[in-house]
Amino acid sequence: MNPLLAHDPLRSPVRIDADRLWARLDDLAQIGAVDGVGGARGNCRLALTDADREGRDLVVGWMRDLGLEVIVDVIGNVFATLPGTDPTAPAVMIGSHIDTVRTGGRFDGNLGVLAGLEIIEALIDSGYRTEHPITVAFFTDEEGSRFAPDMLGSLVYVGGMAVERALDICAVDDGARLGDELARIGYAGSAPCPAPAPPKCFLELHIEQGPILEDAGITIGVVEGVQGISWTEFTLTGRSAHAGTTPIAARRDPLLVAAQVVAEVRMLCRDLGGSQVATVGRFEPHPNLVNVVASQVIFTVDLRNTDDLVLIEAERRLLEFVEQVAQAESVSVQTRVLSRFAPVDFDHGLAELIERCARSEGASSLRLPSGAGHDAQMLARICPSAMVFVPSVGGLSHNLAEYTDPGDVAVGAQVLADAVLASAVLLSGERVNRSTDSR
Ligand code: HGY
Ligand code: MN
Ligand code: MN
Repeated sequence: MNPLLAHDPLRSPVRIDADRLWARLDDLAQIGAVDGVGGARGNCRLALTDADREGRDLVVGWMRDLGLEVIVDVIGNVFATLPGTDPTAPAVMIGSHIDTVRTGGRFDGNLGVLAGLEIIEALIDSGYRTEHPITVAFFTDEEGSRFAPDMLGSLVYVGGMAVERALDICAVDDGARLGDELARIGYAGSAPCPAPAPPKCFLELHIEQGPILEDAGITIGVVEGVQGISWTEFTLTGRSAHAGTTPIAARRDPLLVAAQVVAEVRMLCRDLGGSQVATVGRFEPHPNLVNVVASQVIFTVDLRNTDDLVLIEAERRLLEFVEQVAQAESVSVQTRVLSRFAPVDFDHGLAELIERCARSEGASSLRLPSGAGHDAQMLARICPSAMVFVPSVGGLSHNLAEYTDPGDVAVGAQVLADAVLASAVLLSGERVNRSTDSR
């Protein structure tokens, strides 16, 4: 037994500096800051925009200040590594994302990346070493709201999508090509995808983004997996016409069809029950004018379920309904699948490790599935992966008012640290006095 850990199997002697972590979260939150109602202050750093570049530059600066080796891969994923004592050992990787949705918060993704940086800095400060290298990473375009699908950078990293195909994806807002935007912001790296060698394991700290932990009064979520995700873009085409002169019977109004679909997806959730959720998030009528019957509507439907068979049934019912109501209005339908990921199970051993680390830190914990998608679900394709959740106040996320209590951030980051350092094998040897000039 490693004497360092003897007093408690997993409570690490390396302690994170919660104030330093909180200060970094605050510094990063100043980039792409957006003020909301009631004093809420969130973030808009859509993937590969100038705000995303600024956020990337700040975090890469912190990585370099710690003397870490930083590499950028061909899809813009960034990795910073603290060597271990065994140069042949695979790295323990900590990661998440720093891009946000348009009405994002300061914790979604950012917490997982900055907690990883904090763990590395605390390890350096402690003078202890680990056998395995420790890598902290942020992945490109996790949100997928500007360039679909979501988790794009980690999907390419694990070989789930060819690099060439990913680079040709066009943005939904301005049509920009992903590869051109990556070059424009200076993050078109050279490290190859898929990853040449998988990490030993992957651990991600993230806010829950829902109400489960808060409602249960629990601090740590031990995430057992991620539910299935299905994103479809619908383009309905009718015929624009004069609002005043066109008889109702003569209309081919795609907006009427789209409105019926919006109502129907809520009914679908009621009928299917369980974890079924559905969202029409993007809705773009054209020409969107008061006195013109719409010619076209483009909208998206986001369906999710922990059970893939039920998700497939939900997709079937949705498509059947859209065809039916479109035909009744003589409106044509085009569909485009933007994202489709089956539910993912995380590594049971890592989940148990997280549970034990929470216990060793005196924190309550609860096992639960993730309602949101995360980079960990992609890393799970190439190495044992798991996640730690901390509560979201009011269960709110993808909202400028997103918030997590500092105390929960601190406990979550320390539980992550304990799990990472146990996985990387903290060595009991003499404390290494690292010269400060390496930082
Ligand atoms: O959509 C999601 O679940 C994640 O925020 N990308
Ligand atoms: Mn996220
Ligand atoms: Mn998100």
